[in-house]
Amino acid sequence: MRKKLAVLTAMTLALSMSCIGASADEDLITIGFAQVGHESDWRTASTQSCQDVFTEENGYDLQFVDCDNDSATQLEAVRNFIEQDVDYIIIDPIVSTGWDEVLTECEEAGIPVIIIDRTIDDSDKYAAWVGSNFTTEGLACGEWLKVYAEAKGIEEINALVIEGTTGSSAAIGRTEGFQEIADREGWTILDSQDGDFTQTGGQEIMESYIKSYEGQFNVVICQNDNEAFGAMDAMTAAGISYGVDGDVILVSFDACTAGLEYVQSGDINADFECNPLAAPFVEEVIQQLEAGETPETTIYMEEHWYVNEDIIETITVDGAEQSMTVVTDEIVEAQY
Ligand code: GYE
Repeated sequence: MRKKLAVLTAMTLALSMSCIGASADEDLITIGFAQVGHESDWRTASTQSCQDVFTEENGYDLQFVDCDNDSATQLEAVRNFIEQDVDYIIIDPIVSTGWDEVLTECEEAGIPVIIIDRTIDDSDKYAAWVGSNFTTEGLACGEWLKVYAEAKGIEEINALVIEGTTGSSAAIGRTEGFQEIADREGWTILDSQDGDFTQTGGQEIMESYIKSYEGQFNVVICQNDNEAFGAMDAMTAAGISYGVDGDVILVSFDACTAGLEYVQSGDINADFECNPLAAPFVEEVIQQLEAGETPETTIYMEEHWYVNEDIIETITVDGAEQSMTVVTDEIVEAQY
């Protein structure tokens, strides 16, 4: 636990100078990070980003807790960080509600909280949030599908959606964004169920969709890459073709390396990026707080929309023109 400046009197300063070697760890900034879990490629990249930035070498002592997608475990992890009196707490909230009480406890303990990735709906007791606009991702997916279907001469859209974890802001935003365009365009969403952002979840939901809707759907929207991999396995096993040369348009979110490889091979038609590399921005927030400055409270990550075919250059999302990027070897190699 780092010594707080306020308690550094001339005497304690002289004391700590006299045993500088032994007390080196006390200068580290301690951070507790309550991570969602390890459900996806995206999550692995997010964890790696924090572990790369918050190293001892960079002046940090990172306490990492993998909450295994369990909200009770996540609340307990945060309370343990309060007990340890860490300097900062980072939370990636599994679900968007149920936070005000524990964030009040953090506030009372004087520990600043930084939220990353998913958002919190029922409390504003945190210093900053760094993440993505999930509704924009869902809207972009819908706007792209509209122009893509037109370009391909597809008149009817009958979609199946494999959602992410119920109650997570990532799933809520992507669902709402896509639904808005589906309603506007009069598309049919045959079903929309929770695949928990995992490959197994995606495969199981797709297998049950195939039983119920075989021959009735021409679009599958997976809310992350791992669900898309599971859905691909289920469709392959059932003899259903997908991707740019197939009968089913397959769309994904995240655009991690493996997802982009499948876009490049044409198995996934489009992948809407969600950038997991938030840690450098979180570090900036922490350094601003250390300097007594007030950080921006909302920080959006930059992201791109990726496709296989060079037929649609731009889409308009919420009045703004956005590019569609064709995946190349260089893009795959540079991706997390
Ligand atoms: O899309 C998914 C992960 O919260 C944005 O969580 C994140 C989502 C991401 O498990 O792969």
